[in-house]
Amino acid sequence: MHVSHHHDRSRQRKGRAPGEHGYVLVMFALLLVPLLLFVGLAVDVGSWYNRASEIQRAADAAALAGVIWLPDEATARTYALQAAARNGFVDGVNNVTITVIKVADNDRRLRVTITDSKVPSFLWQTAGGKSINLTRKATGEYVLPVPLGSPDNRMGNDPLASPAYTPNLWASISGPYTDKNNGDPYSTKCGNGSSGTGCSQTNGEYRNTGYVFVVDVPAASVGQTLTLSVYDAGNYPRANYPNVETADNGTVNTQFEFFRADNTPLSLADNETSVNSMSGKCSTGPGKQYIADSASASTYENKWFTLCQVTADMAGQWVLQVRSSGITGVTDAGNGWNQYSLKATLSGSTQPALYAVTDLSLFNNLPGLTGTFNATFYLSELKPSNAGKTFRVSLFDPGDGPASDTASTYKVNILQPGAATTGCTYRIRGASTGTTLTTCQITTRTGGVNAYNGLWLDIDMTIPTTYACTTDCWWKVKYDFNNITSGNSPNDRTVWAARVLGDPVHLVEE
Ligand SMILES: [Ca+2]
Ligand SMILES: [Ca+2]
Ligand SMILES: [Ca+2]
Ligand SMILES: [Ca+2]
Repeated sequence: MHVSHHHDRSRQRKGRAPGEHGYVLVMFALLLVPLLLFVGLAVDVGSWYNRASEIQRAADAAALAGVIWLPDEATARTYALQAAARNGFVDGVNNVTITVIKVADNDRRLRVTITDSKVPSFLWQTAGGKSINLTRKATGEYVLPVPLGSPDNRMGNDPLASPAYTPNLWASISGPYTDKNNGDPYSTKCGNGSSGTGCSQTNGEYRNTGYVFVVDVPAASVGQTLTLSVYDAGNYPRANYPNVETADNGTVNTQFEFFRADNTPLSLADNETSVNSMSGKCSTGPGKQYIADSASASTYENKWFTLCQVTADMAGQWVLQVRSSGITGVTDAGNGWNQYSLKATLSGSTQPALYAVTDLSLFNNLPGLTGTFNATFYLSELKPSNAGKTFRVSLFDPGDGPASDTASTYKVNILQPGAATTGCTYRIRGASTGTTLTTCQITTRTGGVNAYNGLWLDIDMTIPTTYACTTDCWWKVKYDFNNITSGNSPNDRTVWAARVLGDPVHLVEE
């Protein structure tokens, strides 16, 4: 009995009582509703997430495509809407609404908002066919390239001015077969101590687009006569480097081409087109001029040459491109450096600003000076809108001097407007660690050695959050020269580059 009783209980445990089948069914039915809700919710969350990503991508693309057209808000909107359409979103179609507006008080920010007011819901559809509303925003910002080298309507020495204008620098460009270590990292094909058409080392930084200058025509000056002139435009080698001479060297072919302002003032990358070229469109001057090495000295050498005189029919940035290679119909040639100066005038009382953008290729020349002295140059104009950002100044190959000079020391200082000092962190480009200074002063030459020969010196500065300037927003480069002995006056080919860090066109959080 005892055993059978046990047997009965074990059998009872394995089987089910008749009433339990109904209990499972009820429980299953009760659980099915939340289960379906969860499945529905999972499907919805997944599809909403995908849809929100699509909307965000379209808004991002639209903001980036449109912002370069500011401050022309209507055109910015047109291009933003086109970009949104390419990403599948058309304003007013399929319950999609797109708004494109310039951010208040900021000519360089464009905000795009895209709403899909009927994103379907699997879950709610089963419960009555509802949908949800999804909105995503993006704000594109354009960081303007900073003006370089001059706050004035001229760039470089003008020995013919009265009194002579001597900022102790010339604009400069090297021929393509020049050794990069001579100071021009962009126009040279030869690297690391080699030169000539068979140069053994290539320069990965070479570009055939030369250097770019801007002539900024104020809105109030539209209708006036604009004149752009070049001093000593061709290459005429000099025996020595006195300041009234240009220190041209070797052989260089040079082309100057002027381009009109265009409808995308925030982007200079698209100005250099045949449509915008002033070639053949100036009332005086060719607009575009190729000057083979040493050609037509009677026209160019130690003279101002009018590249273009024309009625300024448009405000904004007119662009001069100077190149020594990649010239149509001309085989690349030349080993040397051509120095020149630029001057732009308007017929009214206000003169246009003339400056380099992105980078400035120059030749510093301080003839006849001995002992200890300094020279200060305009570096870059930074408006207060850059407060809090990082300003990067890059100097290529600074610190060369006469080979006979082993006694001197050269130092470079970066100064804020009003000659205020700044801290900085500097390094040779590519070095993993930098050196931080509370007062930015860097030794570039000592014991007859250029510490940065053929190298980029990158200098980062944090622009103070309290940074403010009104009339003078120019940062400067001050060179300190110590113990310069007779016959060893400094002269140095360098390229300066300066920019506020961040992609020119980027998205910002708002
Ligand atoms: Ca443009
Ligand atoms: Ca020249
Ligand atoms: Ca050098
Ligand atoms: Ca140099």
